[in-house]
Amino acid sequence: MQRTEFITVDTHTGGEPTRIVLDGIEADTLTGETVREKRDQFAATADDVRKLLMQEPRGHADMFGAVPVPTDRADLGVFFMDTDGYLDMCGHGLIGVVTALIEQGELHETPELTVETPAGLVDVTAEIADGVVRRVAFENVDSYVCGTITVEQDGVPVEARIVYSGNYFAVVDADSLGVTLDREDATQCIDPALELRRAVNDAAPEDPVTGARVTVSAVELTGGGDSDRSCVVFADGSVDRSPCGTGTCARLTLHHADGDLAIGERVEVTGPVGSTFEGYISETSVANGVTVTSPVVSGTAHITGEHTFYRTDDDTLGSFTLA
Ligand code: PYC
Repeated sequence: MQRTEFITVDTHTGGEPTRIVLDGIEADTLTGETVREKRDQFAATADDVRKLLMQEPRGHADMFGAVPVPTDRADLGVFFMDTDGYLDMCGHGLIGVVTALIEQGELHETPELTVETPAGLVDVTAEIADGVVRRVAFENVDSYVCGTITVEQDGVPVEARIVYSGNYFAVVDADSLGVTLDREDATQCIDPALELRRAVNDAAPEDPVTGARVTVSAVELTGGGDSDRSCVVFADGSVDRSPCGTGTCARLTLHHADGDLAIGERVEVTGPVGSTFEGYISETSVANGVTVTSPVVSGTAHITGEHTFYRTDDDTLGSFTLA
């Protein structure tokens, strides 16, 4: 019997998992100059490893993962994956990776570092006390509002605000989809959110900064008005248990664009299981006539365990999702 091993350290950030792959990935599946190129090479040549570690029976329907990779452009490179594919940026995942690598001694105990993600460079600050990472803040890539789209859902017009914050988000009021943001209703958000994402992507909005066609990865349901609650649905129906790092950046960017959030003003966002992230806009600039923000978001992660996963050639079941 032939056996391949994959070593991971797992974290949760406000309840949302990140399985961080420390060893077992073949170097020739991670070639390329940039982290985006390395991620694309991995996706083209080792997607079976993503499925093995994210999907059942070693993962589960809402598993999330990260792969740290070397880079000359920053202190650390990292790309993100889920049961369905890859995201360009992930806040909860970044907080988990930085926490785990510092606490495991894989990264020098440095409170300030730059991380290269497929979306670009992100500045990170860690609050460390007695070798324990208490909180991680990241200043995200440039974020901006792309526009508003109205789509029809069950014969009713629903307004979605499209925002880029490392990933493209459609932000909608939960009321307009007929769901609540109560913890016990979280899974009821999945189907309407996925339907909305399909409709928005069919409408093919354009990114006003890059001119590229927008593909929305995640739908952020908000409580409307002054509510601090949110629920983010992504991948093939995963509910982010945390308030979602890039989703919080999207929300801050929208509030700033609407004149409801001044630069430096702090807000707290609460996710479906009651965990919170804090955030603010540190500065703004203009690109192609569009106001671009630099959102800063912080949260806390904990290591949940370490794993050595096996892939053996006599185990022919493979990886699967039931959906
Ligand atoms: O925290 O940015 C985030 C995130 C995106 C998808 C899941 N979590």
